[in-house]
Amino acid sequence: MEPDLTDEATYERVRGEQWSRLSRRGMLRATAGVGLGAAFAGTGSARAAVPVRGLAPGGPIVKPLPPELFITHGTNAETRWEALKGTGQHTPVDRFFVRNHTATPLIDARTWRLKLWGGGLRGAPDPDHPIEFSYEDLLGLRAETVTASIECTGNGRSFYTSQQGQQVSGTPWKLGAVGVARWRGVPLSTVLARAGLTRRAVDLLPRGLDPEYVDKGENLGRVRRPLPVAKALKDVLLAYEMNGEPLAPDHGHPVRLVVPSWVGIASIKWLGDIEVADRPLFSPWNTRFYRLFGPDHPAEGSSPLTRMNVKSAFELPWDAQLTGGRTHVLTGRSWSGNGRIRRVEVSVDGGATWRHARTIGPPRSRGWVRWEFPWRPKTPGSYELLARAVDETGAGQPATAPYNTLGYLFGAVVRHPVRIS
Ligand SMILES: Nc1nc2c(c(=O)[nH]1)N[C@H]1C(S)=C(S)[C@@H](COP(=O)(O)O)O[C@H]1N2
Ligand SMILES: [Mo]
Repeated sequence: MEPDLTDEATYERVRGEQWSRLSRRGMLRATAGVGLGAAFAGTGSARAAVPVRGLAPGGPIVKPLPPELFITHGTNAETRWEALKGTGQHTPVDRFFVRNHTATPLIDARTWRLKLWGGGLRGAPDPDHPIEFSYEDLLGLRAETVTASIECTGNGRSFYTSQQGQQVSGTPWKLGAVGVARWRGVPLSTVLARAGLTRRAVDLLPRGLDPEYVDKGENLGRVRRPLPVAKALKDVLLAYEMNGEPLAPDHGHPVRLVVPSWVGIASIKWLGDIEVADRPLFSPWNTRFYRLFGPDHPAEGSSPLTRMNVKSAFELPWDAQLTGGRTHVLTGRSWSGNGRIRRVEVSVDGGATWRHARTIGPPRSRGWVRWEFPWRPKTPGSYELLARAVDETGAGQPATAPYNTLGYLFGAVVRHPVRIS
């Protein structure tokens, strides 16, 4: 049985065991690269044989992507919703979605350094003389753990086309570009304070160590997205653990940002450096991407996207097949970047009538709420199952999502096809 990591004491025990296993093998000081092969033996890939610098051999993603757990889209892998059935609050790493602009780099934590520089720090260090933190330095600072979702801004994008008949560009995700994990690491505020953050600081620019991203022949450089200092100081984590284990290569090893409630792109993986600037910063990831564009928006787009919206999903295959004449307990989850989910409703008649779903466990402000709904379909045929939620701010899920050319923030009710035999 999987340990319940939502339980504080269980979590501390499990992570304690995992770290001591690592240190017994002499890997705590030498975590990563070669050593991680053993630490992630459970994921089944032979990392012991791969070089500690460079890209994952054989594909953009390191971990196994069995077709019963993932749908792959180029360099990305989407979680199948039926694979979440029976899992708890935290999405196991073996089924957590991966969104890679290019490919997972393999980084040796022993030589890795986080570098901070810029005019918002005391003495305005330049990029060639940054303030540095080693992996060991971060492990030595007071840690925090938070349960938080990471969700791609384009999660649900394919429904703009399949439900609304609109053309949008980007990865055609269904609803599986989201996961919830228990992250452990150092508050970014702690590291900023030690690096000499001044009152002049306005924006940060965290940047990944993955390869430069080339969009339609144009090299946009390494993945980086400005982060306002106010958010950075509020609840952002420099995470080195995910669900009680050292961060896996695909999810940002050795250290990533976790920016709770915000668009997934904010949570930069394989973090290498952070510019701390005394002026607003721009990169393609807050100018040409991750804004709303289209007829309802100014030419330069909306302001840069921050919080995610409300969504709900059934833990069922797409399409689902169920037998008639017996009761099925439908299960699913709802979540919102605005905070707790207040209520969830399900419709089994295409949206004509709605009934409350029974939620399981207390609502969480940064994770999701699980729910169930008993359903006894009588007549064979094709059905559509609908679920919708309302969060603590009163935001809900409309019948249609406002169009934007890049297909972000699809928050409308998704119509899940089910065939009854
Ligand atoms: N360095 C770097 N960070 C990145 C990305 C990337 O390609 N490179 N993708 C971003 C996007 S768009 C998302 S949705 C999340 C996905 O995190 P995951 O792959 O751990 O699920 O990481 C973000 N951080
Ligand atoms: Mo994303």
